[in-house]
Amino acid sequence: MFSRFKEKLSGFKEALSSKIAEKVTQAEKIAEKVNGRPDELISGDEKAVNGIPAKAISPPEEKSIEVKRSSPSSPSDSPSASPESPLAQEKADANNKPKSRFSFLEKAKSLIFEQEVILEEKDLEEPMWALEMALMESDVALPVAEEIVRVVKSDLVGKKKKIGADTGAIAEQSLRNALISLLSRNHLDFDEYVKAKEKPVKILFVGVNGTGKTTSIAKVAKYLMNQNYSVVLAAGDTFRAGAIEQLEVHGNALGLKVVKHKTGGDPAAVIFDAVEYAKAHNKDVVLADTAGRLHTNINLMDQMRKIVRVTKPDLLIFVDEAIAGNDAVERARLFNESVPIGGSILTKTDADAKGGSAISIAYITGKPVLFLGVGQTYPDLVKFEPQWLVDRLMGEAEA
Ligand SMILES: Nc1nc2c(ncn2[C@@H]2O[C@H](COP(=O)(O)OP(=O)(O)OP(=O)(O)O)[C@@H](O)[C@H]2O)c(=O)[nH]1
Ligand SMILES: [Mg+2]
Repeated sequence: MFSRFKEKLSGFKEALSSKIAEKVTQAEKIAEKVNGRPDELISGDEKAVNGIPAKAISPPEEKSIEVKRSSPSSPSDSPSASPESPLAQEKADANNKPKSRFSFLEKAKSLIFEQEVILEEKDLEEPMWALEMALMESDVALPVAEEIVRVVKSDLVGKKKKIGADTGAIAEQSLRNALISLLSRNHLDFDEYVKAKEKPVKILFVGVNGTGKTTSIAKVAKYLMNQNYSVVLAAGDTFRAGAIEQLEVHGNALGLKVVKHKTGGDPAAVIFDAVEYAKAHNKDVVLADTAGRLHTNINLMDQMRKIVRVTKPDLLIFVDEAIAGNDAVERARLFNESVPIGGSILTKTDADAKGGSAISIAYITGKPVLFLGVGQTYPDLVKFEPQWLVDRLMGEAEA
């Protein structure tokens, strides 16, 4: 899952890491100049984890501040500074140095004090370009890629960042935060929604052909049944031969009533009947299938608007496949313009290497992603949580 996304991201991490390394080298030179001591004379012990000399970057007015020798993420085997240690001696020496030196000293300190780095806008040009390219190549829609770059940049510019043992971690953490905040916008808790809504809750599924509408209906039915809701299925795809039978197979497997008419019948009438059935039998949720339709087919889009107008669903769910990348996002945008959707389900995420559509779709439509399809069986449905997705995009959890 998302293997290409992880691969593409390495360019950004490398670009930022090498910029940090460059800054550290610069800072070392400044610190070296100030102290007037060549690097070779500094013992290995005095060097901090990333090769930053721990010496002489603490001004007199900050006597209480100690140069950190280790962090949880860095090798912590170097001994901490005791009052008699060379490091403590260095600090004392530095504190006794004349004031004129402190302008240089302050500069060095601002860059690497306590193994922190401050990145300036110009340092980020290359890494941000690498990030934007990585996102675009992962099929993240342009406005979404630009927004992510903007957020990551504002997180990095002018702020102290702990270097730690892994310089790539700064890049990763910043991107992780940006993605979580982007994906958390417009979040809707499907469970809370169904719970709060007057019954029967009418949910209509729309989208282009073959994206997984019917399969997702069966998965959502199972998901709701696991929460003790009673469910009715409406065979609203009266267009494609075999579509009614396909839904019936799922209905039989799950033990659910399927309300159907003949192929060629009026979808709105089928859905209307299913809602009447649900009311008469105290069922909680009606899940209505519809025929796949291309957003470019004016007649079929008109028909969808009519179905929505007549059946007045509580929730209109757009279904598309994650593997379609930018196409899925563009289709979601056009469906949403035609009939405002309540949210999306992205299917076939299990087969998606890029992750771009999962990142982009909620931002572009302004409507939440409700579920991700992660396989072909009923339990292969994951309720959308930003953290879950980001863990998989960033490689910290497997599917
Ligand atoms: N790997 C994978 N396959 C899926 C997923 N969801 C659906 N599929 C498969 O996608 C194919 C099409 O699924 P359908 O549910 O028939 O799609 P549809 O949108 O109803 O298709 P039409 O009714 O023809 O428009 C089937 O083979 C499903 O098993 C998923 O999350 N992962
Ligand atoms: Mg179908």
